Amino acid sequence: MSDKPIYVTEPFLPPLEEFIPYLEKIWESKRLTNNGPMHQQLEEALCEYLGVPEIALFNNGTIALLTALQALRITGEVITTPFSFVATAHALTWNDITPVFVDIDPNTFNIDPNKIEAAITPRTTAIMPVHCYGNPCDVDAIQSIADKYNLKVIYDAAHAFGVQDEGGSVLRHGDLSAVSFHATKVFNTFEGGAIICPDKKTKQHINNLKNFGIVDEVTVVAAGINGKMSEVNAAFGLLQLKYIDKALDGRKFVDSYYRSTLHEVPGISFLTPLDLEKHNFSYFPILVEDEYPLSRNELYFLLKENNIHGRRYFYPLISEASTYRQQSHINPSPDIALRVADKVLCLPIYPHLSIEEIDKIIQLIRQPTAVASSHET
Ligand code: T4K
Repeated sequence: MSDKPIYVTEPFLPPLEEFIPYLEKIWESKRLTNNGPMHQQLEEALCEYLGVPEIALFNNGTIALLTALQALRITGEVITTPFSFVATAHALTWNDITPVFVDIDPNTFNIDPNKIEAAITPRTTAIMPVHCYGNPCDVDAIQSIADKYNLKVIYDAAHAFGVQDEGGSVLRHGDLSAVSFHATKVFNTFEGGAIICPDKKTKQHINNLKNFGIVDEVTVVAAGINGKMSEVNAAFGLLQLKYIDKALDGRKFVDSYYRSTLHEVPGISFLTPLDLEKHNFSYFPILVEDEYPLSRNELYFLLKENNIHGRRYFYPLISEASTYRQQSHINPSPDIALRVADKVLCLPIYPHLSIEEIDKIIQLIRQPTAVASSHET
């Protein structure tokens, strides 16, 4: 087997020649951005594929989150999880909102609804949970707390494209959900994102916000931003959509292979799959427990030395970043999240990861000491 690096993910890319006709259309129309035909087609196609009422496309998931908070006029404090990518809390900070970090459930790594109420203050206006690794949050428990305290719910659904519970897409939950189409995500448009909207009126408001607040040539209704997706990105999304089910099947295979082989390795554990209509297998996190012969970091570096580049998503916790530690006297890093962040390691997973590559990863995890000692000699 070649010794090419194996990264935590690799984007799925359709055959290049299939993209050329899309580019030719863009060249012909000279429409490059600002709600062009590819953009409109992708919004329609995604609504149909996901089974959601309305979608507003964005240039990335972070601007989608920022805009969702603006659209709902969220202020003050927002309850969120520290076990996520920094963009979750940064979207709040950029809106001058204080993130309040609540601990996670050790069985899902999502925000623990039982700990939300204790964090609510008179300044709390919303909850922003993350469907971490594509595993849906306890949406019913979160919604009932939101209803009781009159709070909005904005899901950071960056990882949750294509995930379905018994009622359909998980992206339908809450007041708004924001998803990411970044290169590292299961469905990518190079860079990109979207807000899933419950109705046309909300979508229109969000469309205005993502286009500088402009309604028409002489009317600006809000201090909006430039959050628009270009025609090239939208065209790529249309092509990607043709392959998405195949890509998800490929991921499912890798996930099952890891589960069936790694469950017998002492000291390695992983999340039990939730009972869902459809998973997206976007990440494969393992926990390196105390019984394992190496620490999480030792295993991470051992894999790296062997050209396998897993990632410690999400270590360090967002609340441990220097910019958030400034408020740690009132908002310390919660215990379970700290523990999980110290043990977690996301293994490579993507549709075209070969069996030989997966076997190499598994072999190293199974017999880390053999490899470590052979390195010493
Ligand atoms: N909320 C959550 C919960 C998120 O996880 C994210 C993003 C967001 C919000 C914000 O969404 P966006 O604004 O990004 O749409 C990556 C991604 O950049 C980021 O999108 C993602 N979450 C986060 C979890 O992971 P890094 O710094 O780990 O990316 P990077 O460049 O190290 O890539 C990881 C590996 O992927 C590389 O080792 C190789 C492979 N890769 C990467 C890129 C960019 C490729 O093969 N091709 C590529 O083009 O953050």
